[in-house]
Amino acid sequence: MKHGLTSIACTLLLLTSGFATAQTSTDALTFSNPWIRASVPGQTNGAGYLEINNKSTQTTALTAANSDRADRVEIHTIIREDGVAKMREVKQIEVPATGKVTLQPGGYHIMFVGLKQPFKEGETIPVNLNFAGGQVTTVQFKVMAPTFTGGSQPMQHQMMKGH
Ligand SMILES: [Cu+2]
Repeated sequence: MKHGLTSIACTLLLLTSGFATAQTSTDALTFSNPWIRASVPGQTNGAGYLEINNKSTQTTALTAANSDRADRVEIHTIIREDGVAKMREVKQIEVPATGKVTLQPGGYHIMFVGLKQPFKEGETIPVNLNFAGGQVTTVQFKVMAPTFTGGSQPMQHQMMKGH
């Protein structure tokens, strides 16, 4: 039993290793695991996710995003209303001082509204992220299979603890 669990952990570590180099940094901010879910036929909108780490002692916020691939890009969260999950645009997502915020399925996401062409698995999409104070950073988002959920992220934390 114990051996079996170890094997599963190793497999997941291998799956996440593709992200190991997908990290860019600008000043105090670093960006991990930026990904966009591939479009399914007929889909006109898309969603992107990433983890934003803030090493500085100043709180900042993601205030806007833009990309050539969509008519407009919004910052969304998901709220529950009468048991139904609904997307809502937010003004910004706070990134706490010496902390992080994770955009992930079921919560905060970058919404691509009116795709000019579908997101194809394996593509890399540059997205400009605007932060409070005027900083703009281009982050390369990797397009993952429509079935991808980002569930490998907690495993990467384990990997980091191990080093
Ligand atoms: Cu949305």
